[in-house]
Amino acid sequence: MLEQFEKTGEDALADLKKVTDLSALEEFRIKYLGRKGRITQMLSQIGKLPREQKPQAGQLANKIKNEVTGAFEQRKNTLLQSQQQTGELIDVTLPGKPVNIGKTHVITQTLSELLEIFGRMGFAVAYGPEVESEWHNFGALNMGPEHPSRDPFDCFYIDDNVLLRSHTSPVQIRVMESSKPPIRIVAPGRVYRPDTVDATHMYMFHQLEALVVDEGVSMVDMKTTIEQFIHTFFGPETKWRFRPSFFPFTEPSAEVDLLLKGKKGKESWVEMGGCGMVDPNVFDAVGIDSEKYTGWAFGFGIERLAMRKYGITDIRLFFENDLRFLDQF
Ligand code: 2U9
Repeated sequence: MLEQFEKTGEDALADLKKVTDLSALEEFRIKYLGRKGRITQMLSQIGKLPREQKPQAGQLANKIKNEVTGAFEQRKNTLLQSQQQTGELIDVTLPGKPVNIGKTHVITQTLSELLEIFGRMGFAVAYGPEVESEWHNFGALNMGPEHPSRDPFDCFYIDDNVLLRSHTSPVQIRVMESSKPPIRIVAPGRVYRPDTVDATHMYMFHQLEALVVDEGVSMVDMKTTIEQFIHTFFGPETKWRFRPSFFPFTEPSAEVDLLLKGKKGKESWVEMGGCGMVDPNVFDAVGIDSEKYTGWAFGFGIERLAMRKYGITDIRLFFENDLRFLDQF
């Protein structure tokens, strides 16, 4: 009987050495340690032995059982660890891996808010090409061949007559070329200027321009719309002003300034954008009767609006993909 116990233990340890995966280990467990396993059967035979043989047989059987069980557990842990390393086994009790939820960029959020505000005021959204002809970017906007804005130092030319647009005004030109008044649109998008990069200048930035063309449109309509936008976007108490200015495509023209609090709570006037009544030469260029129709337009830099609203002091932060900055919005 003792020889049989020894043989059972040797067979078990020899079989365990051949186990290479968890399914083979489970077969081993059933064969030796299960309810009808060989080790379990061995232990159940002790009760049938003569009294004087029980102590020695019981001691040997328990030694073998502990050896086989110990070797089994060790093999199981080894196989579990290797399975976890190869990813084959998922321990569902482990804590989940944190998933970083993405979000839209602060400029995208700002543009969405702007389009919502102007959408509520009846403005449609118009888009156009970023690679533009000099006609749509300058000629149709009352900027003749000698206008300084055409200077290659102020534009990214692709060839003599094609460039990266320096504002989104060409979109309004295209809308006026392809549709009749009344027109009530905003034109958002990227614009490009070869400016030296610093805290307030970037060679690519985003603009929102607006254009309203109809019979009897006046500066009152322009001022009312801008006032409504400013009080919705910056807050109802925000003070703002027109400051006389000049743009080739509007007459009269004005800069739009906001009265904003600085670092020490000191208020100062800061420029936000420009606006004006569309110059009749622009209507003539696109074939709209400037005797019958009048219109107004404005242009705002979206980065500049976001910087004023959130107190951001460096435009480069929008483009560096630093989550320490972007995660704040
Ligand atoms: C058409 C006619 C007129 C758009 C206008 C401005 C004044 C203006 C700048 C502000 C900051 C561009 O982003 S910025 O650098 N723009 O000051 N823009 S009036 O006037 C138009 C547009 C289209 C057909």
